[in-house]
Order: sequence, then structure tokens, then C-alpha cells
Amino acid sequence: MEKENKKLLTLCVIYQHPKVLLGMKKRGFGKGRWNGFGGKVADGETIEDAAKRETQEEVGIEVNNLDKVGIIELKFQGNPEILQIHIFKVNNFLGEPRESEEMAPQWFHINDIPFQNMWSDDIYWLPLLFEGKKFKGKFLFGESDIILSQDLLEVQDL
Ligand code: 6OG
Repeated sequence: MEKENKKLLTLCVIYQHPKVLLGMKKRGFGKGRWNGFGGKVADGETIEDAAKRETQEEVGIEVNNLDKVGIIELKFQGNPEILQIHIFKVNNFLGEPRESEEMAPQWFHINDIPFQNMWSDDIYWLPLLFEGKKFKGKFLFGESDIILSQDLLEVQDL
């Protein structure tokens, strides 16, 4: 039997229509790309708590009303690990976004999202988030982080 090898991650998209707050990742996995805020769920921590903690650490803001809008599972060809990312839409926050060692934040108009400098799955699901939809998806990445196959479904509930 193949061992389930799932890693739980969070991703918060701060969205105040018509703008979205993204962060330029300065180090580690995804360096040089714009993304939402998030990271690994620690042992003994809930997924929501991890999303709040990572957002506080990465951009210095407190988020409370997390709206879970999507779950995506990512795989890189040749690597048995599955990254399961829980995606939250966040409308309100406390504090002022500030740069951290990990991320440099910037607001973008939703018609001007820098998809060419983001993970290539984002262009599929981020528009659904803006449209108020919920979704589940699977993406397989190949060399140079291109998408080899994908399967994205709108759902009523997660
Ligand atoms: P740290 O492990 O550095 O957090 N992440 C991805 N986000 C998108 N949109 N696409 C991907 O495709 C991703 N892979 C990882 C999840 C990593 C952060 O990066 C996100 C976490 O928020 C491959 O703390």
C-alpha cells in the first residue's frame, strides 16, 4: 500500500473589492512569486488558526472572519507528496499590512493581477474566488512548474 503523504497548507486571499492584497515571496518555496498569505499547519493547530498565524507573521495583520472558499491538491511529477491547500477569502483585517522577512505586500486591482508572476494554478481558481464561488481542484505540475493536468470543480459546500 502506498502511504498517504499529504501536507496541509493554508492560503489567505485578502479581498476588498475591487482590490486584492498579495505578497511577493522573498524567500523559500515560491520565492519571486506573488501569492496570498499562508503556510504549513503545525501539529496540534487547527487549519484556521494556522491561516491566522501565518497571515500575522507574513504581513502583520490580524484576520478573524475567514471564509473557506476552496481546497486544492497539488502534486509535482515524480514526488509522492500531495500539498493540500485550504484557501480562505478574507474581507476584513486589523492593523496595517507591512513587509516582513518573508513577504512584501502590495494591493492589486482584480483586473490587473500579475498572473505571469504567480503559481500557474492561480489563474484557474482566483477568478472563482472573486465571483463568490467555492471550488475543489487538483493540479499536477511538471518541470518548470508547468501544469500537466488539472481538474477544477465548483462546489456548493466544502
Ligand atoms: P510556506 O511553506 O513557505 O508556505 N503554495 C501555493 N500557492 C499556490 N497558489 N500555488 C501553489 O502551487 C502553491 N504551493 C504552495 C501555500 C507556502 C505557501 O505557498 C502556498 C502556502 O501559503 C504549487 O510557509
